[in-house]
Amino acid sequence: MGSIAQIVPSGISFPIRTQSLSAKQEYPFVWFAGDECEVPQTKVLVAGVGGDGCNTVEQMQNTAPSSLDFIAIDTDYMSLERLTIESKLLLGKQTAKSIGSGGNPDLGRAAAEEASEEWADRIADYGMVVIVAGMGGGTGSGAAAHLSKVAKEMNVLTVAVVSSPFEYEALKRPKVPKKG
Ligand SMILES: Nc1nc2c(ncn2[C@@H]2O[C@H](COP(=O)(O)OP(=O)(O)OP(=O)(O)O)[C@@H](O)[C@H]2O)c(=O)[nH]1
Ligand SMILES: [Mg+2]
Repeated sequence: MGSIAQIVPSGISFPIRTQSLSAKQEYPFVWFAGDECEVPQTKVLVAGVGGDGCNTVEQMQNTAPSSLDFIAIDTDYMSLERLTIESKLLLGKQTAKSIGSGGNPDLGRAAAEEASEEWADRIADYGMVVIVAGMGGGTGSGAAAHLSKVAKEMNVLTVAVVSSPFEYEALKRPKVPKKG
């Protein structure tokens, strides 16, 4: 029998025609035209980590769809203060003393470890986290990996988008990402 189904929630819907089985038997996870259903909404959090990541989410919040939430995360209190973004997380109040990591990824990681519980609380309601960071400094390189690990352990779908240091940034910075 022929039947028309809609794939939801891919955002792209197109008809599926079935031949022998009833459409519902053949496609149990597909909503069918006429079915009453609510499209599940996955809450997505975009987390900017370190100076570059924070700059990115600060810009994104003005242009991105309203369905996305943003958080700025840094070891540097002053850097966080200048942002207009509402949701912020200061990493490593003890380990980094709120003044940044000084380009040290080990300190960036330790600061993220110190804030593990706070971070876990912030992402508890989310189905997906996108971590955005620039590699080459201490916070983005050191903290992003740990924050991703925590999210993954909580079964939150986690994607990291990171950038390599610019070529003109001397010889030291390109080596830092490998450490992170
Ligand atoms: N495109 C772009 N890249 C940036 C920007 N800020 C920093 N970067 C890049 O990101 C790398 C890391 O810099 P930051 O993000 O400032 O460093 P951090 O993670 O805050 O690390 P610490 O300040 O050492 O704790 C730099 O080496 C640059 O390559 C920015 O505003 N735009
Ligand atoms: Mg910084």
